[in-house]
Amino acid sequence: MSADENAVSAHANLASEVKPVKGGGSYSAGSTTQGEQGSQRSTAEVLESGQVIAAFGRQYLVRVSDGSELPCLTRGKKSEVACGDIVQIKRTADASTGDGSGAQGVIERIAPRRSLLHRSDPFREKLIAANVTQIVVVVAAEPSFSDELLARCLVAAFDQKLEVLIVLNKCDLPDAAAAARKRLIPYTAIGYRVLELSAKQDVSALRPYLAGHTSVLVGQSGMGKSTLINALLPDAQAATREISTVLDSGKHTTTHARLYRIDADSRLIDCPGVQAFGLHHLSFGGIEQGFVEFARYLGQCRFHDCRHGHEPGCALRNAAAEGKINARRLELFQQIAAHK
Ligand SMILES: Nc1nc2c(ncn2[C@@H]2O[C@H](COP(=O)(O)OP(=O)(O)OP(=O)(O)O)[C@@H](O)[C@H]2O)c(=O)[nH]1
Ligand SMILES: [Mg+2]
Ligand SMILES: [Zn+2]
Repeated sequence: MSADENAVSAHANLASEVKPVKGGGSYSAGSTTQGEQGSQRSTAEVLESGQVIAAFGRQYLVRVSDGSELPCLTRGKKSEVACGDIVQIKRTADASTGDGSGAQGVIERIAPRRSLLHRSDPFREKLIAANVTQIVVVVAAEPSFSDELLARCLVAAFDQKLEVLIVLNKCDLPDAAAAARKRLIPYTAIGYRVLELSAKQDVSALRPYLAGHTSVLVGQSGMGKSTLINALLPDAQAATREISTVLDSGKHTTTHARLYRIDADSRLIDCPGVQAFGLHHLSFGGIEQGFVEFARYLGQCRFHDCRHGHEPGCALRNAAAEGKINARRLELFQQIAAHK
């Protein structure tokens, strides 16, 4: 059994508690063959487990337990499957080519997730990645990064109990790197790990941080996420090129999430760049907690329902005035809480 098969079968226990996909589980008359009708066949016979390694809108690529990669669809209208999901799939019969190259599957069930990274606004929710254990927020010396987006990623990471690593990329550009480094000081000061590197020169310093994790690279477009992946995994480059040819995007920019295998127990997910990271699904308290350095002041304000805006006796504002918390971080908190 290959390491990959091991990785899939390690989730076999999870697969026994999988939940059906909305709209799935009930086989329409059209898809039931004569032989199956009324036979009460157990689904265990026909379902295979696998992991979603690419998500293109409502189409997915699933790596099944035998190591092959199968294009799959969901039954429901809404896309509720994410890259990284452990799923149970049913092969559809129309492998028309005979050699199996036209094989397809339907995702019937999704296993309970260890984590789900997603963003949301009042109108919709966007799944980013499932079952990750670590978020690697990629910022770059150039173009200048948004510290609000960084703060939002960190709040989402706290909510999902993920390890965090901030990577400052493009450090081969010394002047721009110096400016970016300065903007990251508040983050190192509160305990976040910041790794400086240049994806174009040497990524070896990143490897130890990825070991044993399923990590997701998140950041604005152009920060160098895919360049990092390509430097870490020479095979990935081919896969990226292949898919952009298929989709005829003609651009380098990543259009869908993709999971890569680093070694037997480490995975890395590349994601499209994000411009906005809505946290509509989090409560005010969830956002407060995501600003980890605020913890010791929470509950210390004069008013128990203090929003840390203009209320008198606000412990957070007092702490900021005394330089105990970074004033920019408090400002970011207020912005994010006001426009989740
Ligand atoms: N100078 C320099 N340029 C880099 C480095 N890493 C990436 N770049 C360049 O930055 C640009 C964007 O890199 P990508 O890897 O496509 O960025 P991305 O974060 O994947 O972008 P999206 O897929 O749009 O989210 C490319 O032109 C890269 O060549 C680096 O370490 N140094
Ligand atoms: Mg990319
Ligand atoms: Zn307050």
